[in-house]
Amino acid sequence: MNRRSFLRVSAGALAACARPQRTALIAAQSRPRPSPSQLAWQRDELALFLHFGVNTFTDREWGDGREDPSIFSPTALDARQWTRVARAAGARALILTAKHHDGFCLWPTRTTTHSVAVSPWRSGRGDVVREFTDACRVEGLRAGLYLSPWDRNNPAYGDSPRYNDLYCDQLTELLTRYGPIAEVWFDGANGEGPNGKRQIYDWPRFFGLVRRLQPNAIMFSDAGPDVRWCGNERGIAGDPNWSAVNPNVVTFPGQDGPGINDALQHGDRAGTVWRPAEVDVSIRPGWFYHPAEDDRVRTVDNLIDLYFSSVGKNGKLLLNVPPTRDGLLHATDVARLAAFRARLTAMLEHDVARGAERKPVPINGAADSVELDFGRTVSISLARLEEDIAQGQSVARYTLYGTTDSGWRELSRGSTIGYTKLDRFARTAVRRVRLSIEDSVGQPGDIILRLYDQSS
Ligand code: FUL
Repeated sequence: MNRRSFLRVSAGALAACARPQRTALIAAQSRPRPSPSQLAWQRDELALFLHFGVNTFTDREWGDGREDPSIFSPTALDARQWTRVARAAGARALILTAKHHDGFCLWPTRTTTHSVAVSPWRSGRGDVVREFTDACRVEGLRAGLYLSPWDRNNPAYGDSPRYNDLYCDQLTELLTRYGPIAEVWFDGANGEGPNGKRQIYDWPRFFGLVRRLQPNAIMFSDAGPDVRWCGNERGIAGDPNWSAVNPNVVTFPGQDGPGINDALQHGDRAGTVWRPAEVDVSIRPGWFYHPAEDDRVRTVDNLIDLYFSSVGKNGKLLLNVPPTRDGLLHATDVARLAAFRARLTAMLEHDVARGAERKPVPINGAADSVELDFGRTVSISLARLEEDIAQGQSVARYTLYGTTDSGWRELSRGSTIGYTKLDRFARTAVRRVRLSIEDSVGQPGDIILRLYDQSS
């Protein structure tokens, strides 16, 4: 198949390309593509995750459901602070744990008394979900909610039909009371021991309910249906990372077994369903706030690395920043996030490829390449490659070369590109740069190539 790629420089001119073969066009048309909500979700790049609840006050990661609601007593809760910080960090969405595994509900639900309504906070008249969603709207950010399926408090848990009804009632409250919800997060975790309660979840019913109540909401879980877990909590997307999956491999959240982790990490080159990877990771060792971790907040360098290993590998970064017992984000986390954004903005500010002369160059018949000529020697140390994922994902292998006319040398190579691929390499003086697409699925669409000098 003639895989002639269409490459362009920055937002600039389109390459003049040979007429693609009919077979290639057909392959491109049948590739899975993102829905408008999936596209918006990916383009947001960064969302903040807020783990908050009774664990914040017990210093635990997994509550056992026997926590006394009177411990939930944040002294200065200010959801506007959360959203201001998120916006300053460049996040475009936030996801709040409306209920974690301990079953304590951060909104006054009709489904259980184990909620903020029986806590001393705001004299039992408070609603964290309301304050959170209102604050998101004020700041122009998308609001998402996490509702743990595993519930260690609710007596109905394990009585499958009864709990499934209750869980649907909780979803219904969350999805009908608070305006548009952009993402619903289904955790696959379930730590019930061998003698624990066995709950058979009705996933098709849960997914169908969300789709009906909030048709534009993205649903996250190991099994999507809209976005998938990346397979680890270390902040590292797979390589390769295809946004398409075979939907018959991971069929429900929390599924274990051979091939599952591989499928989550890498997606599937021949996948038929668009289900990109979300990379969830915490700014601290734990998901919930623990005072003892105040000096273990990720450094700015580390946060930049996370951006590279998630967004820079065709993922979306969901970075957890847990509110403290005051109900505020901690000053250290706030400062790190602001410095992270400032560093990232500076790194990606001057695209030296902008305006460079470009020409397509067939290298060896099978491959496609494009060459940029800067007309002078420039230093580069970072490349940002982007496919037009609105048309699907295509590139499977590429190499980036540079030369000052004394011979081509390899700058970086990689497998998939997708939404974004970021490659760092030793600072190199080049006059020309060549991107060679060596393998692709069907006809690659437009590829944007941006080049930066990190030290400038
Ligand atoms: C896991 C949970 O068990 C953790 O507590 C946390 O919520 C994380 C995001 O997902 O499965």
